[in-house]
Amino acid sequence: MSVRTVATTPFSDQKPGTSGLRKKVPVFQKPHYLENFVQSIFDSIAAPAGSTLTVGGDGRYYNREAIQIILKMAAANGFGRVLVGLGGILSTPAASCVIRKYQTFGGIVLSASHNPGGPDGDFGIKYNIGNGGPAPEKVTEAIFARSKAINEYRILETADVSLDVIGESRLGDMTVQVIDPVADYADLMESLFDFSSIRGLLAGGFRLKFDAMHAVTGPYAREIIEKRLGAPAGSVMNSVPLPDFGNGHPDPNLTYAHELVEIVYGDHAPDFGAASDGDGDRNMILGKGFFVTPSDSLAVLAANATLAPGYKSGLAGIARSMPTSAAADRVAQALGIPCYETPTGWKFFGNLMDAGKVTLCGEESFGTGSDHVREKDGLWAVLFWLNVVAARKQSVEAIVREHWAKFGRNVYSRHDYEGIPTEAANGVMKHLHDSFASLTGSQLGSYKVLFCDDFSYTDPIDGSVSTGQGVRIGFTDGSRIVFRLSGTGTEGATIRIYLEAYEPDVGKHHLDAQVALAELIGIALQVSQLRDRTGRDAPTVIT
Ligand code: VG1
Ligand code: CO
Repeated sequence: MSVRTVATTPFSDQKPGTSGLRKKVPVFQKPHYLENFVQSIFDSIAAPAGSTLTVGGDGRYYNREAIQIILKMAAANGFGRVLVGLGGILSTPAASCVIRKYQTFGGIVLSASHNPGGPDGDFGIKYNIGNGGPAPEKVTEAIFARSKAINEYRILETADVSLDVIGESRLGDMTVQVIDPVADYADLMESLFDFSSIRGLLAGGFRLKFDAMHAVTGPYAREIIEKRLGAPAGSVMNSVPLPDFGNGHPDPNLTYAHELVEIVYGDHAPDFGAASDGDGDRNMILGKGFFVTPSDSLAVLAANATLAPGYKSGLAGIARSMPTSAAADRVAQALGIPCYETPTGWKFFGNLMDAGKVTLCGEESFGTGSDHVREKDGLWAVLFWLNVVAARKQSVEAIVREHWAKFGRNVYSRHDYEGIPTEAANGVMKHLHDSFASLTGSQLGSYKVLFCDDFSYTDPIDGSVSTGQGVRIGFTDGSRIVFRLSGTGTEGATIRIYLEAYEPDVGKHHLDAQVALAELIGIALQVSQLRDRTGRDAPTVIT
């Protein structure tokens, strides 16, 4: 068994996006492509010899092959031990849990999250630091810089390791420890939530349906929801992880989780519905015929946090990404705790959680989490909701409506225009920038523009500055429109338009968000010239 040093040349396109490096599978299969990026990680993080690494992925196509390459490269780069999930599987929050629990130096997570998988689908890789969270920008920038200069990588020449039996084996001087991917995570969930009261709720006839979307959360949900909480078999649907997610799009929203949505809006609907994404960090929460927006979900969980044992002493603070609605800000204000506004992407929450400044974090993109790990966590949010429902003995809809009656409703929607030619998308953003001066102070229908800017963030802990995080148009009544380009896609560009209006009047809380936001939607299209510039007349996905 010998270490081979392989000569290579840089690829110019290995810049990590919002959440790691994502490309089509055939790109990752190109000779040296994955190896270059992995070596760039190892060269940048400077782990001391003998360090332990965590490795796992969402089970998508190419997961196993990639893990074998990473293990052989870790051995050749001086790691002493790698913890890897059985079958190469670890959900993103479970990987974060393992990194923290076993204090490994860091972890490599293989996933393209909610993007489709399969031979022509997407693959992704990201590095998480020792706190269990996504690498901050200074680390991803160092990895990218290294990827542009790399001229060799190291890999052990040896046969593949078995990943299908729990236990240890040797790879050169390194130990490969295959671990149960579910146990540590399920134990952590049981330590945070009142499992006996959720068990009582389910035993009393409360019916739920969880859609794992043929992705990574299946085994986790079966263990927790069916085995530990006693929900009837079949409560977890699409629970076997498949390399191509059953040809689906494992994105838990009203468009892509339509199988679940039809059940929850149909006859004999269950009381509660939920879904998670490819790598298990996103969540969608539904009541009987009722959709909870992720922004509202964060606010409701914050307002009810002390009902869950893990949060009974209260919250230190809340953080939300900039495009997420300000519903959580109102709760923070009522609780007398700080609320932070960060750029899009979970990596910006890590410092705030490490410093003890925030307990709950959330994004409008179906991401909610807390300082129990350093990733957003799909099943955690589902269990939190079940805990709240069990304690309040009310339906999901009643809980949300009562919340709106107390705090007012931040009516919210996001419109995505996917697969747009990059030049046209850049043209829309440039046009918006060029319009800042003329828009400011102008009257658009019944709205008056208070400010326009491009969001930038200074991290309060380490002082790092992140600019260009999204164009904001704020109106005098607190409504706003935000435009951003996606940083996770692999085809063309995606423009996201985020729309928010505040409605204190309970008499209008029943209105559909698209109806309530109709005028703002029209203004967004007008000021961005989106239709003319992209030729599109409707969004691809509305959430
Ligand atoms: C999207 C979401 C963002 C989320 C990111 C990763 O990014 O908008 O809120 O953090 O996906 O989620 P973008 O740049 O495409 O808007 V996941 O579930 O991929 O880890
Ligand atoms: Co995800």
